[in-house]
Amino acid sequence: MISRRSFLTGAAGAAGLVVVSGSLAACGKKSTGASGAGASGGAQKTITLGFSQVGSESGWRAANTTSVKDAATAAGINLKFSDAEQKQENQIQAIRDYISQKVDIISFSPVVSSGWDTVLKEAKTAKIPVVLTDRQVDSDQSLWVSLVGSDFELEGERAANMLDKVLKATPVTPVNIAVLEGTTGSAPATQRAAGFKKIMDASHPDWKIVVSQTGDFTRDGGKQVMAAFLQSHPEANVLFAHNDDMALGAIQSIQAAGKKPGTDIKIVSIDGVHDGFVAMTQGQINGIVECNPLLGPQLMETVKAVLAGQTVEKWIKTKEGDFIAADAAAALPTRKY
Ligand code: GYE
Repeated sequence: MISRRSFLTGAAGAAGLVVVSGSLAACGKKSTGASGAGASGGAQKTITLGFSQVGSESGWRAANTTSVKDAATAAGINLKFSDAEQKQENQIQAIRDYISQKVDIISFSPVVSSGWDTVLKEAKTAKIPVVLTDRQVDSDQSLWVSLVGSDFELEGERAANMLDKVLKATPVTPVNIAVLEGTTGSAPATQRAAGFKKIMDASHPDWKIVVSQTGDFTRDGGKQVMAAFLQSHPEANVLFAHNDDMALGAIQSIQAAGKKPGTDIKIVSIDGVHDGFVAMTQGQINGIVECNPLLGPQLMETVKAVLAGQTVEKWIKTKEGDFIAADAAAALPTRKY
């Protein structure tokens, strides 16, 4: 898994994305892709990109899928797209299919961080470069060329800082936090939890996580797990949800239990999808840390650069903001997803 500390922040890149310089020699690695797409001399061959998406679990994912598809069309890239329905075995199968179809390049958003070595080695043997997007893997870094995605540990830290801001404006004592975690073993769930805990341990010894469980990043998961939390931990007065969809599901259970979301239970979540913003304007979510899903344009640029044999950065990060409920109404019309 990439450590955030392994990277140095670089200059702002195109399409509102921040390019982060890799500290590893592998950053400058040239693609060994056999297609020759983009090579000089002769007509340019259309690039075929095999993309394995995690699933369709959230509003974030829907926006990410649209961004990838639209950006491929705009870039003239032939996109082969598959949805893994949040199952690693489906992603491995999709990647193997892309290898046997001899696509020029493969990209995927790995549902969980571990267990990719074998299939990534198969891609390497077939000389098909792999660009990760959104989520990270804990495999050997020589098995993939670049990652286009967010810094999840930082998002967890930002969520804790956001909660601090919310509690300064509307204090509760004691601070009893329930956590709805993302998919177990996924990079965003692991790292958002770690970032949040880091700030909590360093600056908020009075905060207590009273219960923490996965809601698998889905609205229904958030609803069901929150209903159980309300029974088992009625003392919870704060909810940290690893994404907006789980927060939105939880809001339904909080209301069904006769409590007021955003008031009786303060809520901080991550993503910044449209419905999350609407809930903020209604005071049901108190603060959101943005995680930008619009990765398509930067992914296509990276794909082209790799196949043209250019040097690409090891981690290309997205630019993101933080939003508190008081700012939500003004920001809502400008939201793109
Ligand atoms: O936060 C969540 C989605 O990997 C960053 O996956 C992504 C996460 C996002 O299901 O809504």
